[in-house]
Amino acid sequence: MLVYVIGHKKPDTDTIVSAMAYAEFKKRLGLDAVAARAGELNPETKFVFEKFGAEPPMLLENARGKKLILVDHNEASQMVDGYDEAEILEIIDHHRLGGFVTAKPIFVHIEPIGSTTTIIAKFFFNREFEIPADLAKLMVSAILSDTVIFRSPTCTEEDKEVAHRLAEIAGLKDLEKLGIDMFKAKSRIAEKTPREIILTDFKEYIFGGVKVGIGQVETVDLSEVEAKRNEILREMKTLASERNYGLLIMMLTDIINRGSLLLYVSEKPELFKEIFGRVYELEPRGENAYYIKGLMSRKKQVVPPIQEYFK
Ligand SMILES: [Mn+2]
Repeated sequence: MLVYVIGHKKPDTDTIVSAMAYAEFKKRLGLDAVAARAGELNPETKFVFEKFGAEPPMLLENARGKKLILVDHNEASQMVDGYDEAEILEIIDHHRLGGFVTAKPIFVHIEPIGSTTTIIAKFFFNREFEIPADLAKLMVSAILSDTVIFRSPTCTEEDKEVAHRLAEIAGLKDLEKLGIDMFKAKSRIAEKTPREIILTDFKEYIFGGVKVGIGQVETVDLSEVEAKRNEILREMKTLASERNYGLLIMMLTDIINRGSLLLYVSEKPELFKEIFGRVYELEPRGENAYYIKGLMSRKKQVVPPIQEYFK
């Protein structure tokens, strides 16, 4: 029976490409696998697929009754609709374990590494399976995306090595330029409504019964998005009451200068300061905003202090 390899909702480049790469890998092992996606491509992923003339995976809106392999996520809140009536066979990921419970034992492979695509590339290398150049181009892009052009604290030496090995297969030379072009395509701040800016790269968590939402915009020029901060903050307040977020954070990340302006809305006004003030040096930047130097990663630098606080 056909197995769907699928990443998280609100897909990013790593989630889309790792699904394609892992489906390809499983096919080589004789499994009837197909890559799928749980949502529309974001502008960065669109840019990558257009640039390299590649076809994105099929859209799977509901996974009811299907067999699934999950890549690049393991939290129920990020899974494709119908996951609870699907059979999940495997999880390949690089995120924290998010408390997902299964009925049967499954195959799980998680590494603390910069991108899921890096893990899957290693599977190919270990088996000495050839990676087609067209796929390698996408895989390089996915690693550049998730590691913020090798600048994210989540980026490891292995991510760099694997990306360069893939770049050689793909015939790609200037990875820095490819990365910057991708991030420019991704942010496209001017064309977006505040709600789109918040929700394009957005994740939801529950910590100690508190619903937390964290959005992120990675930009090569912070001034463009900073000019819209008041509109964004207003929209965050609306969104927080609509969806009952106890804490809603928007990370405006400057990938060139390595730092983030964090906007927040919370039930308790002092909550943000209580959580992050003990871990980071907070530079106040007006209403409900702090700049944190060196802060780039939602997963590694924003989620852990929140989790620690609510423990
Ligand atoms: Mn990823």
